[in-house]
Amino acid sequence: MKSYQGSEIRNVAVTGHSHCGKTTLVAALLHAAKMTPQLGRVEDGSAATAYDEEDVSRRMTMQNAMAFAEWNGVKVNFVDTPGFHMFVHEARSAMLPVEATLVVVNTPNGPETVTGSVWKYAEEFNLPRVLVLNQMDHPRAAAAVHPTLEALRDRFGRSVIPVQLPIVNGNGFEGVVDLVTMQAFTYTPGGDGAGKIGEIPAAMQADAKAAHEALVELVAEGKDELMEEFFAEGTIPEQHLITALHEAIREDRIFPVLFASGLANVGTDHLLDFLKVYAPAPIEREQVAARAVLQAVANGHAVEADGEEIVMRKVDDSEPVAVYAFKTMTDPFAGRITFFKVFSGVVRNDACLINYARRGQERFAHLSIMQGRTAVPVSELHAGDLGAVAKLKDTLTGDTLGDKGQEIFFEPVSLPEPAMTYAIEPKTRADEDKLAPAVHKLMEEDLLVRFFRDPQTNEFLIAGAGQPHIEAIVSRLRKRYHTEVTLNAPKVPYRETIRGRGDAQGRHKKQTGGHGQFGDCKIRIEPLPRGTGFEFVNDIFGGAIPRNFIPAVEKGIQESAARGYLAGYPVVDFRVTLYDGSYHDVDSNELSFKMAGRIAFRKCMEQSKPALLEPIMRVEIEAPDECAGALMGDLNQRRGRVQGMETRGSTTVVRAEVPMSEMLSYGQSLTAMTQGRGSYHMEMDHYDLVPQAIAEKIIANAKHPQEEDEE
Ligand SMILES: Nc1nc2c(ncn2[C@@H]2O[C@H](COP(=O)(O)OP(=O)(O)O)[C@@H](O)[C@H]2O)c(=O)[nH]1
Ligand SMILES: [Mg+2]
Repeated sequence: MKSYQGSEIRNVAVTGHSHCGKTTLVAALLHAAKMTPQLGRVEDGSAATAYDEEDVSRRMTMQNAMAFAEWNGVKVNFVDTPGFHMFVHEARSAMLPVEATLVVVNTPNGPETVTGSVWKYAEEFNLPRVLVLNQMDHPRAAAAVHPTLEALRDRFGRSVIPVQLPIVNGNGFEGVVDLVTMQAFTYTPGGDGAGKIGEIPAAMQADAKAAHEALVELVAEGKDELMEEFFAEGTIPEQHLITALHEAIREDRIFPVLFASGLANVGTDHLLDFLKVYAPAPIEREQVAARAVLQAVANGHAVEADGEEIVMRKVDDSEPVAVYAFKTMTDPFAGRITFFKVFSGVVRNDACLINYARRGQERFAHLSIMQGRTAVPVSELHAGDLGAVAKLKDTLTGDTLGDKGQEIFFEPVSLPEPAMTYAIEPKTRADEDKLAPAVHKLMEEDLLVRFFRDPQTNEFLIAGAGQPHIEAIVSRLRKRYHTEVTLNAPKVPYRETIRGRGDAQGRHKKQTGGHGQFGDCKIRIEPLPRGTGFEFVNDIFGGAIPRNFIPAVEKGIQESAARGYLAGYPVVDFRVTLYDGSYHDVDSNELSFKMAGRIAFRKCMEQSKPALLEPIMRVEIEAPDECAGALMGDLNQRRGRVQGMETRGSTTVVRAEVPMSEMLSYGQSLTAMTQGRGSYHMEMDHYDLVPQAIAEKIIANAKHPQEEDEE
């Protein structure tokens, strides 16, 4: 396989609402570039980027997948992303290693919820966006082109502009007119994706001319020399237009619109051409920002970290090697495979790189690039390229690796908090033993999964983005790790806090022959703002408690807080000030001060108006207009607070904040209220106090936390 330089690479994330046809489009692009002998289909699992068995059986992409097309001297790397709102954080993670994103739109449907989400993410990463109006073969597509374009401009502004016109005639969607070169490309639907160049059909000439002029005008806007040329000549020479359009796309001044059908493989070779000419090469980014830890140097040896600074690294082969791991995938045969971006330097097969954060050396044996699930070996990867390597020892998603002594850290993409927590129960003793190691393997490739025990009931809990996500995890546990579990009712991760102050003494004294135990402390407790967690202030003067016992007091308090006071949920958002105490020369030890801390804490809780907190979700619901009334009434019943409402065509979008406990089975209710035409998405937002009456019920139902205090 040819070795590609940074100037010959294009990295593109393929994003959009679920079922707009991303995976099919990638399959078509690969077939058009002759990378695959047949046109892959999602239905039978033959699409290159739909290989995960859960993805295939659930008919949706849940994780990012890679593929590449070698096309007229460039290599286009694709990251196919999920479009289901629950997994859209994956699409966001895909934006870090690429220089452009295809925003794929189902033409008959127009822009949908996730179209807006990925647009927002791309904006956040300053990423050029190329819009593809897809599924143009659909019988309703031709009539929908105009309204869909209008809707896109409505949402994303007038910089959204066609660079093609679709050719639709009696046979349906047959090709596109390129508005830069003013040529037509026509295809055989269901064919190999190779377009025949020809003249613009006579009936389209006038439209094409007008659209060409609109494009030229927008490209020239703000560029004086182009404007002058445009007014003097009435047009811009093709080469100038190409250069200017490339720049405008790179700088997010223009969002070009193209037309395609992945399923019929129409327009695809021209889309590859477009990416070659107009998508920025990674080296055009020039520099990338990273954090560097400043090392304080003592006697020539680096000692403790001493602050941080932001450094700029050139995307260039001559720089030190720096690679960023953006994805971990577990293959049943090859084991752990790490996807990475080469931000600088050249990575050669068998290179040894340092994982800076984990301080280990990793060997990049069998350097490769992924074509779906297949690893294609390569001998080297240049600055800007995307690659994969199997069997790294310790490297996980988000790590930076590189040459020795050149430590920098690329900032990982932040992830949302899990939206749903379920109790799971291993079926047998053997399953129980296998469970934790298996879940931890899954967590390597899926950073949204959390696994822990309920402090109150000791049950295993698993948290994720929502029901389908958790179900996919359970299915993976069974198929991949032969671990059987039962999924129980979802759980609400309540917390406890205080609303007032407290001040108490905790004294632990025991005399049982021989050595006694003695610990004594006085603490004050006060509430902190939501989300602060726990703070401990040591305010002891004059050695009332010896210094070495103070951490024991703190530990006793923390352990007791983790067990909860009202209903067994962790106590959060409070500050403890330890201000006095006493000790005994012989009988005092750590355990005694831990006990004293617990006792004082529980006494303080009594005084400080303890209260329950519940997670509040940010919910977005989409449903046909006529359901809006029912939807609002229902949200009211669920203690929801409506934050906003808007109409998009005949769809109403409602945004609300609703307690998680009221949303556990919302899917079924929404289906019933809308006859299956509604959809919703929710994310964890913040914690808030549970209303008194409800809190009382929760507390009454809780197994009472164990009393462990003694005096
Ligand atoms: N008519 C038509 N259907 C398509 C097209 N692309 C995809 N589909 C169908 O839409 C469904 C979802 O496609 P898929 O590629 O998995 O969408 P993704 O969720 O965006 O990856 C599948 O049933 C495809 O066969 C297209 O260009 N035209
Ligand atoms: Mg897909």
